[in-house]
Amino acid sequence: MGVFVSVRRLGFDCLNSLPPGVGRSIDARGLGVGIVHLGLGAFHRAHQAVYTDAAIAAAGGQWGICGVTQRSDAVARQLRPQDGLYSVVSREGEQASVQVVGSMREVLCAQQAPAEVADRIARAATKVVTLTVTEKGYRLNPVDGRLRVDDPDVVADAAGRPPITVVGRLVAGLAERRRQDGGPLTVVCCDNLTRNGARVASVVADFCELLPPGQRDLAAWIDDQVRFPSTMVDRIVPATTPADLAEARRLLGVEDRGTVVAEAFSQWVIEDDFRAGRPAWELAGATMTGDAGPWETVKLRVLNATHSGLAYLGALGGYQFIADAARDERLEEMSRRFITEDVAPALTPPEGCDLDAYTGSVLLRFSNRALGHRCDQVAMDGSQKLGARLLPTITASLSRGERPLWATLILAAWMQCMAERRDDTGAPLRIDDPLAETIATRVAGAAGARTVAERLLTLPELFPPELGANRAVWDLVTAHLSSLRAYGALPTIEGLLRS
Ligand code: CS2
Repeated sequence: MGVFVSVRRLGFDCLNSLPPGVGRSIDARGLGVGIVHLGLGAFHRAHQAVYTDAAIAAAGGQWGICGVTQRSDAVARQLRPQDGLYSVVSREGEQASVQVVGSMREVLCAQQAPAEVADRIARAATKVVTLTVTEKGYRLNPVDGRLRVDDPDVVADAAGRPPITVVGRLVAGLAERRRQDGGPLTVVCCDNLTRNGARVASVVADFCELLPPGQRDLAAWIDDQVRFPSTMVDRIVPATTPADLAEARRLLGVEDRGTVVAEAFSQWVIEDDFRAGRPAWELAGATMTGDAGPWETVKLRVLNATHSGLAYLGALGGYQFIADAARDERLEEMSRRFITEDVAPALTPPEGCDLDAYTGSVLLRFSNRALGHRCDQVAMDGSQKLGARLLPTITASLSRGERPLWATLILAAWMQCMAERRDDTGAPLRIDDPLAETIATRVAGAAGARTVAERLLTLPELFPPELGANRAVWDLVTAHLSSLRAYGALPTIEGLLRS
């Protein structure tokens, strides 16, 4: 006969009985909402929500967050019965610490309540909108970085249905804000895009041009009332697993269905250009700056690009986890060579950033086994990520008259993963990507490495025509692909390291 043990759920009523080691900074009862966040995934909960929690603890203010999920209401079901509370478990080696975050004051599901989302963005009490919707959420044309104005969902949203795209939801909220006279606002993009603030501003402007003629003057209001500072966000946050939930329960003594796990490291660089005030994030460890661009560039090209390299080459080589790939000395050496030979010559690190030290710390962070970060998680959506992470390095190297050996190896490994969908032992690889079908159709029936390279380098959704047509790139990618197919990822790296 089974015995049912009912475990209490995290919530305001059990805050005083949490074990002494559990960190907790604010009493969020009665905290007003000042921020609307679009894209309530694990990353936001382990990053901006934590900074906001600490900023409120340090300096007060009605900066509670209304978190908005795009489609699924799973996070709403996790957090609403817990008074919006959840825990962040930080892991470093054998050490795990846990804190309860109180800044999430309301959770909405945009698909179910589009008018409420617009209303929250419109309310005068809302001063900041933040976004983490991943690269693909912006429906960008990867070649020119503008909104894909022929995307059927974008077109339908602009024509006035309850929006389902992120830009549609954001602009519906801004239109409502103008109608309600909610006043100025700041929109803060927290996704891994180059110049992410300017990027979102241009996506919003492109969307406004698609609106029915009578509504297009919204663009002028936005120009006048809304700021779009750029940011660099950094914290490794894997997807939460059932084992993580069990650990949270052990650490907290109550059940938390919304827990997120992260590394201890966290960084946030924000351009200090806010129209209507902001939390005192600098008191929570964020760096406020006049220009986040150089930080973002270094992070994308060093950290994120190397992460992708470990994900594709590691997955092909049979590694399930990033930490194990990062500890393979061939992959580690490849990562260092990629950064020093291909990436670094084109970088001007921001003041105070020592590239060697940065590289060392990034590789150390990747080797954190306690995180359980899977290669296929980092490998997903490569068609949306590589444009910002890898292609600028390739272009810059070519224009210096060099051969971007390692950067093209990473590109070829992505192609091999997407074309074969199997690792080097023949085991299936499951890598989600919005272009997965397009890629499969394109490479169907392609026999040799050169044909695969040719068909994928001319993929207009990813490669600028001049890069796709570059002879040196074709030759390098073809040579890498042939080797990956003939010998596998790790022997290919060994061969290149020796040559
Ligand atoms: C990763 C990032 O999944 C990925 O593509 O490279 O999510 C990475 O973990 C974060 O940007 C770290 O800040």
